[in-house]
Amino acid sequence: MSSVNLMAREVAAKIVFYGPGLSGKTTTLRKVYETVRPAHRGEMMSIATEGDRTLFFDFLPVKVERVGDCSVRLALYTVPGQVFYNATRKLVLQGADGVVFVADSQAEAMDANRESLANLEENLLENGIRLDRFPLVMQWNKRDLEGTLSVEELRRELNPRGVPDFETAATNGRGVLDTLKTITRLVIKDLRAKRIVPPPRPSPTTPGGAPAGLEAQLAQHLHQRQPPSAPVSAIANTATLSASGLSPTPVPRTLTTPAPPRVEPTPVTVANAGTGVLGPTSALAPGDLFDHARAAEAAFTAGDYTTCVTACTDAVRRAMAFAGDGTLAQQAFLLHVDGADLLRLQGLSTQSHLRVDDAAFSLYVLMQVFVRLNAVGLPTAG
Ligand SMILES: Nc1nc2c(ncn2[C@@H]2O[C@H](COP(=O)(O)OP(=O)(O)OP(=O)(O)O)[C@@H](O)[C@H]2O)c(=O)[nH]1
Ligand SMILES: [Mg+2]
Repeated sequence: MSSVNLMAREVAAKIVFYGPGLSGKTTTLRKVYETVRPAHRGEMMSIATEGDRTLFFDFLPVKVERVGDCSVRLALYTVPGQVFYNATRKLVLQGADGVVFVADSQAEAMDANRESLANLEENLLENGIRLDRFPLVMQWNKRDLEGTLSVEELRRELNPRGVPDFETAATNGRGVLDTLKTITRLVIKDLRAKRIVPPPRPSPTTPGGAPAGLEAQLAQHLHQRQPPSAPVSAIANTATLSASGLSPTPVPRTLTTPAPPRVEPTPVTVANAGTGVLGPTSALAPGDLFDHARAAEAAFTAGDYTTCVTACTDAVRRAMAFAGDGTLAQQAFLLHVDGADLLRLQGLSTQSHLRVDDAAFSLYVLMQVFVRLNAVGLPTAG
């Protein structure tokens, strides 16, 4: 869900990577995490099974300094592609401003691609959104493999509308940033058309503040770690990112739980995060709520889902108070936080037997609230 801080001319937008299981959504987000400079991204959070299948979502906040005369904060999410996680997909899709559809280019994945695209259309429609009018970019992934379908075949089957599409290999990063640049541009254009984002102020250096400035801004803030892919879309942009050296590869934090994910109780471990390292939720927390967020993450990691949900519920309540003394509904309205999510969280906090996906949901809501607080410029930790 987009929000705009008019004073700071700052836009917050949510972009969701959608697609069938194993198409490469998580790998794509990891590659974005690795290639964006640390100063311009937060921590990546993955809630996954031990087999690395997304259980709930991956989340990565990215900041693009300026698009025209606006700053842009992106909240990037992936959904779990496995068919039986549709409730989670619907949840993560709520409030999305744009979607990158990550298709698997292998012939044997075509049925799953088609099914997932139909599922996206259906889930958007439930929120009153028509896919054919929604910012969308197609990512033809796994182009590094032998014997993949041709781009023409993929387009015929999956992209009759002719939205921008890119050949990618998420494992080596080819095409990933071009895809991100293009969806960001489409989202900003869409938000401008809906008059959610103010029209650009005329400026002497960028006449009309044209959105083309986005490429320059992204070029300024992203590393180029791989050759830019050749965009395959007719309207894909042609800007190339400036090369700027390699940085040590960072390791995203992953909260993992042994498969199968819904068997209880399941001890959860934090992979790749040493003690004392900030977790993704606490990294976003306002100073006053840092300890709450840490407690929620620690409880999740320890498999104590009840404590996790309690800590999240408490932290969410306190975080909402940043929006003033009104009712929870008024605070939610002001912060653009989804009221249905808050109600569901409240419902969970009264239950005694909670599961890993309940705890993951509560962390998700807490993160959403922190993202909104960051977007409106309220004080954050460190
Ligand atoms: N060769 C190749 N393998 C890839 C590429 N992208 C992802 N993979 C591999 O495909 C497998 C699944 O990738 P994920 O990123 O976990 O897939 P996902 O779409 O997040 O899957 P779910 O979480 O189940 O929805 C992993 O083994 C990746 O290494 C690619 O571009 N090329
Ligand atoms: Mg995944």
